[in-house]
Amino acid sequence: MSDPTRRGNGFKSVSRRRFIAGTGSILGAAALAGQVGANQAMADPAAAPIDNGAQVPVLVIGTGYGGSVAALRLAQAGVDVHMIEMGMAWDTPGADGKIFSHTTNADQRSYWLRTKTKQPLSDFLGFPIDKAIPRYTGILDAEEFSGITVYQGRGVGGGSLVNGGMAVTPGRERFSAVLPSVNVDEMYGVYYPRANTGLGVNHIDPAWFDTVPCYQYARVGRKQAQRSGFPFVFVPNVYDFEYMKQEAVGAVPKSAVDGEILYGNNYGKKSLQKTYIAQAKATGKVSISPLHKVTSVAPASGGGYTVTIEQINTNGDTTATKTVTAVKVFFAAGSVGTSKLLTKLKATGVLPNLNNEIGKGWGDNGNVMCGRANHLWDPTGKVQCSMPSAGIDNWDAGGAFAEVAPLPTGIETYASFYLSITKNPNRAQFSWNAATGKVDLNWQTAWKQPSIDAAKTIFDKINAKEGTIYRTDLFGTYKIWGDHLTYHPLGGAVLNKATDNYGRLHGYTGLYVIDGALIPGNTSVNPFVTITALAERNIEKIIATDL
Ligand code: FAE
Repeated sequence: MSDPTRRGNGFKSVSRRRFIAGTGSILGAAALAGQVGANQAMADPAAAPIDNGAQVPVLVIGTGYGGSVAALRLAQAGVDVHMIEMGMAWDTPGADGKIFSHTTNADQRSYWLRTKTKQPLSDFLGFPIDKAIPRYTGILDAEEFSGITVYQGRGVGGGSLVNGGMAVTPGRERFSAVLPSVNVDEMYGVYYPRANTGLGVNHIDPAWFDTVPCYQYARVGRKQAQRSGFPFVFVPNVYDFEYMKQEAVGAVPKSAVDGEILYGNNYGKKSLQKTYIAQAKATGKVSISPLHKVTSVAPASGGGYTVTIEQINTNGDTTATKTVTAVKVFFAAGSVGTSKLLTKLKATGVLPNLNNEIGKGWGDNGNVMCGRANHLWDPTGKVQCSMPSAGIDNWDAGGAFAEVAPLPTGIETYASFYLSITKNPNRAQFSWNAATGKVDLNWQTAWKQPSIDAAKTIFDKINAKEGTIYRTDLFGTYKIWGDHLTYHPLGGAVLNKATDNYGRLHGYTGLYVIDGALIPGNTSVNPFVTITALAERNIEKIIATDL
């Protein structure tokens, strides 16, 4: 019987060799990125699901930024690593020949175990736009808590599969407010540069930006921001801008220029699969189990930890339960995944010595969305590049950094759309709910008010200057603010509180947190570069002292 964990999206049985032969463009993008050669991609010795009863030196829970950094650096230090990932491998095309579903034509590949899409922009012109889809282990999870929906990537590569690729290093002067116990000189001298290199961060050519039709929406955003006196900044990205240039002239298959975002980019984006994970696999010391979900980590009688793992099928049903022993375990399941696991394990007495900081300090990075209605003489363009490349920086004056985001609908909307990252002091806590057997998060929608206030310092002024108004048709009927969601969950196992200053969990030798759960709720900009840089810093110390 074939092994379901080796399947991609299950649409079509295409051998890996045939897939590679038929999609040179994908490998072309990887080669352009200069990260991994075709031979390494073809070998893929890492695609071996873990066996029941296996004993491993290091087990990493999750394959996002933190997990990928840990796996690569440990492997380079000579340690065998096994990564457990609840989502799919995303390495096999579907019936349409593409690995990922298109943004405007979401199919079963789009959402994690839902029968209806849950789009961040739920409405257009006042009409709901969500639609029925088959239940499937799709790529984007819209995880609902009582006061907030948290969007997360599911699959090998975690959030890097679905995100906008904006690779922002926070201003050095802001860093101490983000992570007060971390040495600023070390971060900016060593670990941010290392993270940027590892991620393949690159910069847009400003001259090209100035002329290309697909960034008209961003140029309108710049013109209006500058007319109101706001600093407008270009933002680096992990999307290959050279590939994007070729897309724009029709020389290569289109992804960003075709509006692909949220459900994966078929070409051009240097997700972790093409950077850290590709390098980790190339060491021959890292293996990965997709469609495997960790449910428990308990001290083992002979030392180390017993990890319970549920293997699932693409319907989300458990097909096997495996028990594995690991000497060391890295929690890298993302802020929500790591926090949920640790909160449950402490509350149910499996890891009772974890301290009382577990589950605390969770924030939404102050995310809030809004749209503005432009005049008819200010079109934002029918074709919009899905990778944001610029932002309005009003952090110091108003507590908001607004990315000028695309609205890639394929039609002219005359709308400017923004995702603001704001200074929101509210922090929530995860707690175990014995009655439901689930972990709750006590965030309240009303706690977004400081974020709305901060965003208004930018957009009220722009609207007044331009004589324009907010769009009220994107998040419901007559609703201006997208205040029900976040793309940037952070915290829940905060550095130097739930863990020591390098991510070692208090109470248990050999248990580590190495993902966004370490960051106390806000980074002042988009978070994945900071998550990566902090992971680089912590793993270096752990390799030097704990192995
Ligand atoms: P993450 O990347 O979420 O990886 C965690 C992994 O663990 C996932 O693959 C999970 O499926 C897996 N997992 C969870 N629980 C388990 C379990 N029990 N067993 C096994 N596996 C498990 O964590 N950030 C930016 O900096 N720039 C952007 O432009 C940007 N755009 C975004 C757009 C969207 C739509 C979204 C959703 C996010 C965006 N982000 C962006 C946020 C960014 O992707 C996120 O901060 C990082 O991915 C978090 O990295 P972690 O390593 O913490």
